[in-house]
Amino acid sequence: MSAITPPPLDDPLSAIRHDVAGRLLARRPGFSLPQPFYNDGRLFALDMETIFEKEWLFAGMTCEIPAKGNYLTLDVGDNPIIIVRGGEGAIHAFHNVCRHRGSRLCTQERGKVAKLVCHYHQWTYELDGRLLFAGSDLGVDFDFAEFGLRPISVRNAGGFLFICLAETPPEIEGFLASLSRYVAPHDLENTKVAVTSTIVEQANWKLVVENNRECYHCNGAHPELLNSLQEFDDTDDPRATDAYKTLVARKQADWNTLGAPWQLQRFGRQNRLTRTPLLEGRVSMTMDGSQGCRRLLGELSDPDMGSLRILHLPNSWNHVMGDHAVVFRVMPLGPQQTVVTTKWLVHKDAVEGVDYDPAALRRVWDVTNEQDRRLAEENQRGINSKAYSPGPYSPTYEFGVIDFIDWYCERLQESLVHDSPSLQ
Ligand code: 3BY
Ligand code: FES
Ligand code: FE
Repeated sequence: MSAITPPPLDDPLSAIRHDVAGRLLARRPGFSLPQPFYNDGRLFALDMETIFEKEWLFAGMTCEIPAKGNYLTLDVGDNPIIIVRGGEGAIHAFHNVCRHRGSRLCTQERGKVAKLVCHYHQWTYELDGRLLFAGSDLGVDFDFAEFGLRPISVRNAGGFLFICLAETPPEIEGFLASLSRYVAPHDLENTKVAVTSTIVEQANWKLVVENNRECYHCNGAHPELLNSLQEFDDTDDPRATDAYKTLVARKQADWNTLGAPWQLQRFGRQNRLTRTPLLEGRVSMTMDGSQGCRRLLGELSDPDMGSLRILHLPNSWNHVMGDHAVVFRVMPLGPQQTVVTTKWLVHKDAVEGVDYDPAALRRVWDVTNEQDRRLAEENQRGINSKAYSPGPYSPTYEFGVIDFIDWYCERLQESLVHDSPSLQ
């Protein structure tokens, strides 16, 4: 009997690939993107394929899976993923898809198990993904080794877990090595999640990220955040004042003494690390700028560590302070829908009600997230109008947005050329 190779299905995205390639060529640099980039369903599918299924993504924290058998799950578009702690501290990531008939395997957001057991017909997998048990009548030829869980790439850097769904993930080691060094004094591996917030924003994921990449809107929108956060990104911010630069120099000298890295480091446009001071006299992003947790992170003795800001495109920004850290994960749900998950981390031995009050700890970023949600949603509604056309980003106030959009367009362009050489 000769093998029959089925013809490939037509590429459903072929028309949009050609359309987007043309739009990228015609793009006005320094301007917001044309409407379909923010609201079209096929362009959203292309974003998922070329960005979210190819790039490294921030997934969660190691402190969420502290012991053997602890797992967490998340969805990258249509792809359910599981990250699990195996033996000897190993961390594994798999497609959360049973190899029997494809059911989603783990249905909870997190949990602890001895083995990974599919709830449908109880196929059972070891924590490292090997299939151990598969019913009784699959025949003597059934090869268990063929039906292990499909692994995906996962890396831990100082407690931050990154995953990549690509067969051959892009290089990220340089950034991860620096990230580990910068967060080391805060020992985020030995923290716990004090509070989690999940908000669904009716806006394209790029509008959510664009909004985060500038503080042009901070004065008008974020009075609570501006009670502790400096609106300048760093001393290379074109608006940085002399008073700010003097404060930065003083704080950097303190951090040198404490051995806490602060130097601005960029890894292309995708990743950025910098430790910057909060407003003078403020030590934490709380309503009055005082400590939100009495127990400091790691072995820190000084609460005033500023904010270690960690940017990872396409889906994360973070503030790591002396007393707590706030980590943010962005995941697209649809062309005009995005989920933003925020987690507040404190020392694992900090006692709720004694060292910290969760309601007080979360307040500033809860109100800030809500303010940003409204901004992103109103941005989306205006962009959906037939009156919308791309407008200019300010190089002085919106350089971070320019960087993000340039990075996105480059990634899209490279991916289009790679996947369809005729589009070169
Ligand atoms: O602090 C942040 O995460 C960013 C930086 C500027 C605006 N936004 C609030
Ligand atoms: Fe998982 Fe059947 S689909 S055991
Ligand atoms: Fe904001």
